[in-house]
Amino acid sequence: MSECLFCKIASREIPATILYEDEHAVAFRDINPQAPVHVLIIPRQHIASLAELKPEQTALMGHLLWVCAEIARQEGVEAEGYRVVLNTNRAAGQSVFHLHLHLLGGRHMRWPPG
Ligand code: DGP
Repeated sequence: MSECLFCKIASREIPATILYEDEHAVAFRDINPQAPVHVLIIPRQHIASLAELKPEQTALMGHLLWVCAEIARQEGVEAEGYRVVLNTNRAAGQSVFHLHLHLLGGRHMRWPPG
């Protein structure tokens, strides 16, 4: 059995507010939201980080981006705008080593990010 937190959320061993799921992806609210809308989009398949991505997984990444756009529509932040963030490894702030996209919206985003 996987010891990965996000694998356990995907398999519903650990509860989360799941907004969307399909064969390849799961989207759920971040436990520590940094914006009014803060949703994590993950592959069901365990990939530790973007740095581990294999060529055969590129279609899966495209699918995850499509899920982000769908959730942004559902959450009503499409028109105002939103940000998708993919922290990779420690210096970027990755703390959970199961690849995840952050969908952030509902407030003005600054640039450059911190
Ligand atoms: P990152 O720092 O990019 O690895 O983002 C990890 C995110 O995961 C962080 O924003 C907080 C969120 N998170 C950590 N543990 C849990 C959890 O148990 N449930 C949920 N829903 N989110 C979590």
